[in-house]
Amino acid sequence: MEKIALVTGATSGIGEATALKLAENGFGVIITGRRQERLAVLKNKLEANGSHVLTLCFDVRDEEEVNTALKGLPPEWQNIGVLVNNAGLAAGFEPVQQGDSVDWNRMIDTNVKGLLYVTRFVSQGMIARKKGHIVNIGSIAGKEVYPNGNVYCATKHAVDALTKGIRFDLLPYNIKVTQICPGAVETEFSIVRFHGDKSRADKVYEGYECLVADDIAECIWFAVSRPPHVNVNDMLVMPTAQASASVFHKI
Ligand code: NDP
Ligand code: 8X3
Repeated sequence: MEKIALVTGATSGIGEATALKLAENGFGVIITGRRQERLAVLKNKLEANGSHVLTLCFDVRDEEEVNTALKGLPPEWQNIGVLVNNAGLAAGFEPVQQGDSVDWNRMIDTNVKGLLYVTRFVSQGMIARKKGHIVNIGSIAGKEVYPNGNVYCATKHAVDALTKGIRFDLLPYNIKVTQICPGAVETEFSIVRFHGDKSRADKVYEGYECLVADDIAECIWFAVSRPPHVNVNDMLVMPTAQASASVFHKI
């Protein structure tokens, strides 16, 4: 089998574009997410292009589910060379005094604990082989805080810290650890953040040219395709019309 990549949250947006990009560049891809039907559609699309694909349906928040799914990998899919920790979300946009703890838990459990569960499992194989690359999807929200961003920003600051911490942990084992931090990318992100309110979500991307998921997949591919002695530690990529988390030039 060719090199293998596992992408969490491949049913939509940046994860889906990344799975396509890696497959296009010769990787066998393990695509994961909670929506089985979307995984099946993407698998068909990738296989039609001649790629090898395995789907794994699990919720990254559930430690048992993560371990069971990854332990059950067929032998030919076990040597994961690239892990893209992409699954994540924002939920809600309220000041903390009006915050909903259901939203807080979803964000903390997905963006922080989910990343940890998947990384712990996959890194063990990488350590044994003394080879691997972990790419965490952070955010401009992990570099700055913006009004009403409170908990989401805290989770992405945690991803920033974990990326650095995991790099220390895995340094002796020849494992690269990269963080890619996007600004505004039009995906299902804002629909999820606003609990399905599509018209509110659309407004986030009005009046300027935002990024599309493939722009970030290109950055991930750049990092993944560097020679063995080069690690891209951190990449912050925003639309030209965005200067900070909350300052845009809109027309
Ligand atoms: P999407 O909503 O389009 O995609 C999110 C993906 O995460 C889906 O595939 C979803 O799959 C998966 N996911 C969410 N929760 C879980 C869970 N509990 N278990 C497993 N998978 C889960 O958003 P994006 O593509 O924009 O987001 C991808 C990453 O990029 C996130 O980490 C986000 O924080 C980050 N990001 C996004 C930016 C943007 O502007 N869009 C900017 C900066 C960072 P499913 O629902 O099938 O489980
Ligand atoms: C997603 C981008 O600015 O909405 O991480 O936090 S932002």
